[in-house]
Amino acid sequence: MPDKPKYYLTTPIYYTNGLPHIGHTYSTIVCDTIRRYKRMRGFDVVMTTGTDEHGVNVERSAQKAGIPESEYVAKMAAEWRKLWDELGLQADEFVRTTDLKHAHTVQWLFKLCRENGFIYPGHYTGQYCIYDNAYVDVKPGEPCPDCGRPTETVTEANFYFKLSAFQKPLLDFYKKNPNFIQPEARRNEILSFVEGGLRDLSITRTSIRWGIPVPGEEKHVFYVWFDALSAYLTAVGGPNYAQRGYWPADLHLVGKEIIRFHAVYWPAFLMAAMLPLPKQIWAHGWLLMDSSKMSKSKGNVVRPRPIVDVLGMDALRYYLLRETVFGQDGNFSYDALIQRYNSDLANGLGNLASRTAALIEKFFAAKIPKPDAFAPQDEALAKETQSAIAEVLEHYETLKYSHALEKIWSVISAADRYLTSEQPWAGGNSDAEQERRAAVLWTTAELLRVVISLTHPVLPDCTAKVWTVLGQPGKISAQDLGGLSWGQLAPGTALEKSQPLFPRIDKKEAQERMEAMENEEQNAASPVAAITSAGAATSGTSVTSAATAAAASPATTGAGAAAATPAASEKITIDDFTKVEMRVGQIKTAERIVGADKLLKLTVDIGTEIRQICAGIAQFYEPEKLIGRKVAVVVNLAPRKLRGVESNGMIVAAAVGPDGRPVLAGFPDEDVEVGARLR
Ligand code: ME8
Repeated sequence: MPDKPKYYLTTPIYYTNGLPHIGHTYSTIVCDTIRRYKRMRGFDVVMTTGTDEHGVNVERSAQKAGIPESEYVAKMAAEWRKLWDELGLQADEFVRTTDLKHAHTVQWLFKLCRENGFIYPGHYTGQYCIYDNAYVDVKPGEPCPDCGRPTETVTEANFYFKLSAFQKPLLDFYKKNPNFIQPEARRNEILSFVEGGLRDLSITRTSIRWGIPVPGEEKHVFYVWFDALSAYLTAVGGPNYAQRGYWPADLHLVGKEIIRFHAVYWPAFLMAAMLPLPKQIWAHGWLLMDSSKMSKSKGNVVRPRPIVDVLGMDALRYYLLRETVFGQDGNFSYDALIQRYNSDLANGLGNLASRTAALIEKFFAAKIPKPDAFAPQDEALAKETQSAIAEVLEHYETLKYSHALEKIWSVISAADRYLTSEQPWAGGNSDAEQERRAAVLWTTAELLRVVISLTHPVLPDCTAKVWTVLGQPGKISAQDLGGLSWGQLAPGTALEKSQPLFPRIDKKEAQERMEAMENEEQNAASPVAAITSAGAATSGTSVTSAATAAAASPATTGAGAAAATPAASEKITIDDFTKVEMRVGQIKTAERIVGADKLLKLTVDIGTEIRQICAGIAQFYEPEKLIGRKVAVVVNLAPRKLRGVESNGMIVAAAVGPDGRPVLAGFPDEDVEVGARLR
């Protein structure tokens, strides 16, 4: 047997100063889908993911958590790895940039670039964005043009990389390899950036301690991007990459905000080291929440686990790949997610699978029937399905997932219409009727086999179940998609018992459950809370979780309040306390929210402005009676949405009794001024 061709792809190497949200999950799902697809096309695939663990951000997060950086990153990396495992997103390689073998790769790459004359010592002063780990082209005092957060002026001795020497080689390379940067819009963006001229790049730092040391220059550590990009090589052998044979990478999949690092800096570093260049960089769009990029700093993230717990991983995968045209931005909405779940998965694929299995069980003793003659409508459906195979595979090759799934679901709809018009459940049991029924049900089962084979890379779990129900041999993942064609379903094959794949779900209830879990996760998802023990919940949560839990669901208030109470030994400093800005507010309006039994929508005067705040007190307070009441408000909490309604702040409540009934904190005895600060 000749060796399988190799295929190497990577996700970004994610920062460890936060936990994954569905933006990160999206990139990893796409890579996982490509990995599964390429395997079904006969490739020997390696997929790499990992964690980017150096830099100022991590240094500061670890300080905040009060633990050494190494401990902090080890715990965070374990969280990332665990989540990917739980979600069935199994990369073949997981690189941590604090791995010793990775330090060797970075130092080796630097040495090669230096020996080839592309590194020189110098000094640098500039504005640095510690959040993006990048120098930015702004004046002192101006914010980062990419993320809008404050920049810092940094002057330091460093080593420069002669990026300017690579303007022409890069432009020549892009010209010779027109598909190197995808999609087209990103390619154009990079071309004009490089055509505008390249400045040399500072690639080491003396201002940072937490990084890989530069060999022989102990005061310097590597700039995080020189460090992180090299992880792609570390995963497949580092200096010994040639032995494993996976380098150069076939595909680096990234979000559009880091295209420049991948399409300009990375190939330039590799050219300088005279190493082979990756074959393609694909920059996808962003998942947006309320029209802005979902990101931790904005507090508008959605975590994958609540969705997966309520709807299943296949539903999240389907939604993300079906709803957004790959490459473009896409808006995340629970509403659309549940809608897709019910219409495309429960009513579409799930219904077709259970109907087909039930009919074969009833009329053919659970064995695939043998068709004797086909009617024109059977042949038309066969033809439609056969032609969909080539089209879907073509879409997969070009990462057009929404198109691929649209096509597959058009075949599912055609099968539904076919069943509705053929009515194999109607009629009697005469030979002619059974014969016709056999042709119809064989056709439907064969269509189902083709459909699940095609869908498997995107929806691995449910398709594997249907494969078993259809009594098919081996694993569905071992099928050769290149050899997939109509007509291979063997009559007589015994079906296995089926379970409903996607039980229909009540939209309101599902959304409520996901949002309540999301709120709990948000509290737990601060890196500090995630990696310290439950009792060590931090100052921020001690105030917020009691009331936030109340806002999410009174039933959870008790737990929230308990977790929020610092153990006696875990004192907080006054600095910690003053981070929570609480003010006296006065409720101006209060109303119930349609579809949310527990929430009230309030407008509250906090002295400087009127805020909209949602509070989980609807079961305990009549809205009319709240008007004019003075309450304690946490005013510097990141805005969030509760049941789709923006909540900008939080009303403080005591959690009373075993079920945590919320009782509003207030000022019944004195006349306090609206806006006065609580301290
Ligand atoms: O940038 N929508 O790491 P990171 C879609 N460590 N994708 C999103 C997203 C969103 N709202 N938010 C994040 C880094 N992503 C560097 C990478 S690589 C050598 C170093 C995805 O943790 C997307 O793939 O900030 C984006 O590029 C990546 O996560 C950024 O992850």
